[in-house]
Amino acid sequence: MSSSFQGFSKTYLPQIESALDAALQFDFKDDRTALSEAMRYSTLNGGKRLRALLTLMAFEVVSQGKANQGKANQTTIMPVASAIEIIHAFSLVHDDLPAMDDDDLRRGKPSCHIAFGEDVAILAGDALLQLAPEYLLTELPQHYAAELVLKAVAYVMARVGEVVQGQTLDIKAHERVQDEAALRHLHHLKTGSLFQAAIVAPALLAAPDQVDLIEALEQYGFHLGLLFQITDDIIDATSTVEQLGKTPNKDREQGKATYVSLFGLSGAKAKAAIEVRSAQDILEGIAQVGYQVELFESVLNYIVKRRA
Ligand code: GRG
Repeated sequence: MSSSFQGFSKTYLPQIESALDAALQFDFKDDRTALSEAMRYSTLNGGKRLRALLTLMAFEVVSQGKANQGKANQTTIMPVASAIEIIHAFSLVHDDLPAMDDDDLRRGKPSCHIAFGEDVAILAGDALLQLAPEYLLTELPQHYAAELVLKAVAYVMARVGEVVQGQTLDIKAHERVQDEAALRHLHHLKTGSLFQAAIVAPALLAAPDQVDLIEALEQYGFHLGLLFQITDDIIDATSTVEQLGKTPNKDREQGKATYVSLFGLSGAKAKAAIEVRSAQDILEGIAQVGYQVELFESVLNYIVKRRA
């Protein structure tokens, strides 16, 4: 198995795409065609699949422990990877709505509400959010004990609740969020929480007794989420609509603080470097107790260098 993020992605992206396609097969015999089309349109539309990849990477890391004899059977964790991407897709559908970020473009294509109308987009989001826990609770018990499944699903859905809290802070951000602590809090909730769900859920299922490892992975997810958001702010301030696949500079237009507006471009890059170092410190601790963390090292590098 490749220890670089690029190699790992190349191996697993096709499997993630087909797992998502399988999770979004519907057999409606009534008028719900528009709903299922909108759900598929919004999920199977070319995202980077970073969260799903993080789930598979975390599983690879935690499966090195004795209990799993170093064997990661990725098919057992694919439902978590799919469910997290489905939740992420839902959050983007609702984020793009006129009442939220009001963006006509997503992943280089018309946003869900532009393609299907606002009413169907709201319902498609609702249905994606409902599908994710249903899928987890149906699929995971085939591979894991029920009590572990409940813990993992509760963890994921609690992080989803934090995303809602983060979004609530975000829509009022122009009024309240003007300093670094408030910005970190908002972005941890809005972006970092789902990263934590992606990384910690596999450990809750495959290494449930490794309490220190689980805590360390949660901390790693925290710094990774902030790093991702800082690089998002940098990319947003320096990219065209074509490069981005959505409208750039929206936050600035809406008077919201970003890492770039607070610290400038080079200041934001320095903040990103601080998150990288914090995440590396956590990884060092994980490596010291015998886990191989090269994949997680490599994803830090990918996030810092990414342009989309
Ligand atoms: C309950 C999950 C949930 C959400 C309800 C609408 C809403 C409340 C929250 C919006 C959260 C949001 C849009 C956060 C931004 C996260 C982010 C950085 C998105 C971009 O992620 P990428 O770059 O996107 O990984 P791709 O397209 O590659 O998947």
